[in-house]
Amino acid sequence: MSGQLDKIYDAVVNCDKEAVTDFVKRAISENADPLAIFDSLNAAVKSVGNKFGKGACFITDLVATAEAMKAGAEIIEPLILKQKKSIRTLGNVAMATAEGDIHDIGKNIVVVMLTAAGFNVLDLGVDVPTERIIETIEKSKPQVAGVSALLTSTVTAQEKLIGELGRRMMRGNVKVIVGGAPVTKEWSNQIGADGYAADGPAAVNLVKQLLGVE
Ligand code: B1M
Repeated sequence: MSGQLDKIYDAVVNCDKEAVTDFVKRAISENADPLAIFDSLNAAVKSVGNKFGKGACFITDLVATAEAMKAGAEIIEPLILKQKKSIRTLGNVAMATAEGDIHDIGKNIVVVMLTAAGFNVLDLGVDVPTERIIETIEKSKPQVAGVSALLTSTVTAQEKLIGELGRRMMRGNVKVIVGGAPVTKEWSNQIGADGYAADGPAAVNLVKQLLGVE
């Protein structure tokens, strides 16, 4: 199976969307674990991100890589949802990518994994103003609000949300969780978030733990 997964990795690195689609479908037909496929997609997009960070490729390469990854992710997400463990709803979660930030691949997989685990997830999308998250908390009353941030310049939106909720005496109404590549446990503690998760499975465990559900 690792042959198919390696091909998926290479196809993403080569920004070859059609090959990604083809190899992902083939891996699925050979019963590959959707999460193993996701790991290959993830590793590939990160390797191109590292090259971009070193100035070794262009933003156009990053865009094409992200599109190739998304093509693969869109095939496996319904399969992850099919593994849904619970028929009852374990709780309500609102999830957003921070204001000023359009990265949504990681947020989307966290949404899919929480949904598959049995949570009802309201996905607010990308570049979501803090005010809109607060309105959602007031109106839809999720037990947990999650903010994903991929840029060092947008992690401040996580802090802003917690500060605004406190200022409006709403901090007790909702648990706030944070995540995204530049986010750490230390940052989460520093801004007074209720928790940090490094990836989808960790986000599922965190939300379960915060809501006391299994
Ligand atoms: Co961007 N980008 N990007 N980018 N991009 C990064 C983040 C960067 C690290 C690349 C680099 O320079 N090495 C860098 C940020 C540097 C910094 O801030 N210090 C960067 C930059 C600079 C930029 C632009 C500014 C580039 C430019 O325009 N000059 C621009 C910003 C646009 C904006 O947001 N305003 C930009 C644009 C883009 C694309 C549009 C091309 C594309 C995004 C496409 C999309 O999302 N639809 C893109 C991509 C693909 C990346 C990298 C390569 C990959 C991100 C990704 O999708 N990873 C990224 C490099 C990297 O992260 N190493 C990079 C895969 C995904 C599954 O992982 O998102 O980490 P991740 O999510 C994980 C965990 O973090 C966690 O679970 C997920 C699943 O495992 N998680 C959570 C995420 N959110 C969570 C929330 C939770 C819990 C867990 O609870 C709330």
